[in-house]
Amino acid sequence: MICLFLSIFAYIFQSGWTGVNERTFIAVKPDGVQRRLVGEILRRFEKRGFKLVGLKLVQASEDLLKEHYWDLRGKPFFRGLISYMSSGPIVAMVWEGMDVVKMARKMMGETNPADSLPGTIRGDFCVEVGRNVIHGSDSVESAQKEISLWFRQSELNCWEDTSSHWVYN
Ligand code: RTP
Ligand code: MG
Repeated sequence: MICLFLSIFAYIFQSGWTGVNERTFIAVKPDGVQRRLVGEILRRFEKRGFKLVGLKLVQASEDLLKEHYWDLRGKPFFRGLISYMSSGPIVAMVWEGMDVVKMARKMMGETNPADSLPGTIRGDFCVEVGRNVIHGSDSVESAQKEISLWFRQSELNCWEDTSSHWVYN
């Protein structure tokens, strides 16, 4: 009940997604799905201690992807990016936890896999910037926009995380 109230509050006042309720949008890109990296990527977020609140396999439309990457519309690689991202299904996820936006970006590594340290997802599983296997929101504000673009409110699950006392003090 409290959880439901918090979700409604967070939905109306999106700045309610802060502290342990911060959320980020993560997507395993089509190359990650084809290369069977979904389980490995999920495992890393679960083991870190984050809470999964949304998960689905989606064939994204070009319109959705253009909106998602709207800020990059002027870049020379934009058309290639839309074609790459629409080339197969994507696993779309919402993860919740303290500082999850920033920590997820650290776990992912740099945009260019060549600059990504071993131990990061891009540093361990890919080589080229145009096939960098994972997307993660780059700020709390973009996370809020991306979550509402990719997920309906009813697809975000509210559940009691019994391990949270062992993750947070
Ligand atoms: P993402 O949004 O996918 O999580 O990646 P990002 O924040 O690390 O990087 P961003 O600048 O937002 O770029 C989005 C995606 O565009 C592709 N890209 N290609 N060919 C190129 O120079 C180039 N630069 C970027 C990558 O797939 C990048 O993740
Ligand atoms: Mg980005």
